[in-house]
Amino acid sequence: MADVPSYLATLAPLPEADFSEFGEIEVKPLSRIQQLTGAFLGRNWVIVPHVTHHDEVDVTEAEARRHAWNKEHPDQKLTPVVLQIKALAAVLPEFPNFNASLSADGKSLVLKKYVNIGVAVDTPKGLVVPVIRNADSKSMPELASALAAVAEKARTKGLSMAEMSGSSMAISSLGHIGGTAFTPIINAPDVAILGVTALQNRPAPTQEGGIAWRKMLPLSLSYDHRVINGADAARFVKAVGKKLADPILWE
Ligand code: CAO
Repeated sequence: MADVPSYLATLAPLPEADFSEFGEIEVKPLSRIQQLTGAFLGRNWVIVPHVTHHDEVDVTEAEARRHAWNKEHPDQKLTPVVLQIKALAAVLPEFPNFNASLSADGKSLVLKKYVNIGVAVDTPKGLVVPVIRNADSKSMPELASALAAVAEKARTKGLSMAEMSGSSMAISSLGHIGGTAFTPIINAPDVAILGVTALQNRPAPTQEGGIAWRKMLPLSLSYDHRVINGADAARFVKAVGKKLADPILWE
């Protein structure tokens, strides 16, 4: 049986096409961030065996609480992403294998006792993932300010490597744009990333035999299958949904 490097050597090289032969073109240089992010994403996609688990969690109560909060606190607006960071940070200690990284030799798992959440931020120069530290000990308004500050800095001044290092897991939200599911690429050395798409209104049976509209949040959890198995991934996503609905999240 061929070893991996010799097998890779058998793959056909990408053709170097001269696209101008087929019509008018324009060559646009990639930003430094796009080049760096591309190299990291390519590495992570090739090295980490990804599986993505898709589910929907009921956030009807969480959304009602968020809207009530925003009405009462117009200066401290909370977006859905803030609630998701809070719930993810609260769930991670119950699932130590998700707050972990493989050691460099791949022979052990480094379990992290801190909870730092990375958040994918779309900037004009490309995608970056700043890290909100100790997210588990921050209140919802503190998380909202921290998120607004890092997103603003990412889009204006740029971030240092230190500000993008040390995450437990990351959230990548496309919810404000749309979509029903996607496959986020893990921000290695993290072992999982939570992708979020747009809230869906769905009819569901009530206990009284009627039908009520529920707000369902699609979650797409990509995980490193060397570390996490499918059953744990399914439990993890359910736990995030349960945490989002839990009033304790707001205390
Ligand atoms: N469903 C429906 N609406 C949603 C939603 C969801 N899942 N998530 C957010 N929204 C709504 C918010 O309620 C808000 O609406 P209002 O202004 O009416 O209240 C609006 O969308 C904007 O929310 P937001 O998500 O942009 O705000 P945020 O500050 O919480 O998010 C950030 C910050 C950094 C996550 C976001 O600006 C961003 O950059 N997202 C893109 C990340 C990305 O590109 N990921 C893909 C990476 S893989 O290529």
